[in-house]
Amino acid sequence: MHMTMRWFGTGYDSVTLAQIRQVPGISGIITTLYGTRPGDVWEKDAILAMKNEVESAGLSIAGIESVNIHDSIKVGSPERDKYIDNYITTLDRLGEAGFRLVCYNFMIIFDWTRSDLAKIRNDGSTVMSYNQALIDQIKPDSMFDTMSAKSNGFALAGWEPERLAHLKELFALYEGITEETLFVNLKYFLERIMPTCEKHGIRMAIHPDDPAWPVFGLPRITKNKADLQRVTKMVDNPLNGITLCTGSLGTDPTNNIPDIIAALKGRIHFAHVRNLRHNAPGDFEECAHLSADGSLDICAIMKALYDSGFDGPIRPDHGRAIWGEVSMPGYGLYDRALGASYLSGLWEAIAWQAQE
Ligand code: CS2
Ligand code: MN
Repeated sequence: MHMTMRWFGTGYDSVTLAQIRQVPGISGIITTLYGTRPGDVWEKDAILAMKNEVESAGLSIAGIESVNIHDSIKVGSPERDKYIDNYITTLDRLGEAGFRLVCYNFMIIFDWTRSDLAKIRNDGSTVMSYNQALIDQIKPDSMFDTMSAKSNGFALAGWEPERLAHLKELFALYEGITEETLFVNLKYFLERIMPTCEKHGIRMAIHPDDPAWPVFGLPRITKNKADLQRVTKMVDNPLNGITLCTGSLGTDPTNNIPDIIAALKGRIHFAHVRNLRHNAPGDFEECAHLSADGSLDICAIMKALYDSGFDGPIRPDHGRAIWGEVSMPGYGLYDRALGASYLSGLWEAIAWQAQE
């Protein structure tokens, strides 16, 4: 594995590349071309400028998170072929620039969802949290306001304001869409892009649903082991893989993450490892990465990744806001740096033990 951190780009992030470079063990960053919209063809020059900026800071880009999917592809409408062609052109350009990992998701309308972006914990830190009872009281139209209210002025990844300004149309577009249709449309998309992935050796890594159940009645198809196995088997190419996001899969306490890792062996191309704390069914909050702070056994998860022969990038995921840092919620430097060091320490100990 190699330890990485996500970086949102100059102007989008409170954290600098120079700071990330000083976090022990970090050699790579995960980023994307912010400012592009789902369906856009990425400009060659912009891809190279992004690469150069990171490399001049002494780091490398370990993967792209995300190249987002246009709604027509998820819904399967006639213009999807044009947008899949655009996606293929973007993949081709990323491949030519040397990139070998692309994360994406197939969540509809809303990406990751939270009811509070700054819940205060006993120690004074703040975390993002989710309470189904609160979400049930929110109308989908006001979800964006809820999400942006405590975003510290940062654009939230996956919550593009221009797209969410058309919520009513989006809901109409997805009217009648079922899990089955989503699987069929995802298969169609993957089959069309695989030749380009093969040409460059690009590993596709679908990110699971967060939370791992339908929100606002919208179907979700990457919630658990069965879903992820179906996705990898329906297009049985090793380049069609997943992002193992423990914080997303872990929202459902019945998801046994070490078991999911063993079942998806060889198809996990990217890992987001973080903890969360279950308060009650449908009610959870984020926390420090340490096992003792939450409900997930992070050591067992790292061990399962090690035992599966995982060789891709890992990144810490959402952290707490601590020590007065003001950042995009979940993406401050301090708690993610603590998380990265903790995860690297676990890996070192697991590898050492394995050689004994
Ligand atoms: C999530 C998502 O992993 C995360 O941090 O917040 O925004 C994730 O980046 C996307 O769903 C991946 O496409
Ligand atoms: Mn994640």
